[in-house]
Amino acid sequence: MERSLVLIKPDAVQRGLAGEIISRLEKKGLKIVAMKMLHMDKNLAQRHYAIHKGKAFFDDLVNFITSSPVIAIVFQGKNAVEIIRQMMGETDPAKAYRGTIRGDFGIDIGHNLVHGSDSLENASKEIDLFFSAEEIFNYERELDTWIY
Ligand code: DAT
Ligand code: MG
Repeated sequence: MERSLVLIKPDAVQRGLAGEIISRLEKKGLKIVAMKMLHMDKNLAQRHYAIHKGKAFFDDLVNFITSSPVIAIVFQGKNAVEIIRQMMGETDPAKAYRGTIRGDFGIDIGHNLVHGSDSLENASKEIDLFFSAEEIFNYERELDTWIY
């Protein structure tokens, strides 16, 4: 089963959309295996977004993600990485389809509510940045036999 790192970004926490976002992903059938609230510092933000270092929006991105607490979650499920990316919608909420999290709740690319890993390789790196092995739970859900 795949794992993906989701961040409920500061704008979503501030707007009271954390529950809605988590609920959508849970209802899809994805399983929460780790979760915490934290206020990201610049160091963690720069490491998480290292791939974007040097881009025009990098400083704004780091300032935004460190401006207020986030909720970090590891979701597990078959094809979790791709499914979460689809449910998030395009990076720019103005272009994201209705029915996606960004398409339904966002307007501005700098305030796009949610992060989801874009590949299995990046998911693994990102999960390691936010969670220790002991913070990630292995458990069975009875309902998984009705999802798979
Ligand atoms: P995603 O979050 O969809 O994976 P990304 O990895 O390309 O998108 O970029 C990371 C974040 O950086 C994105 O969620 C919002 C911000 N960002 C990306 N492109 C931007 C742009 N052109 N202007 C402002 N912010 C941008
Ligand atoms: Mg990305």
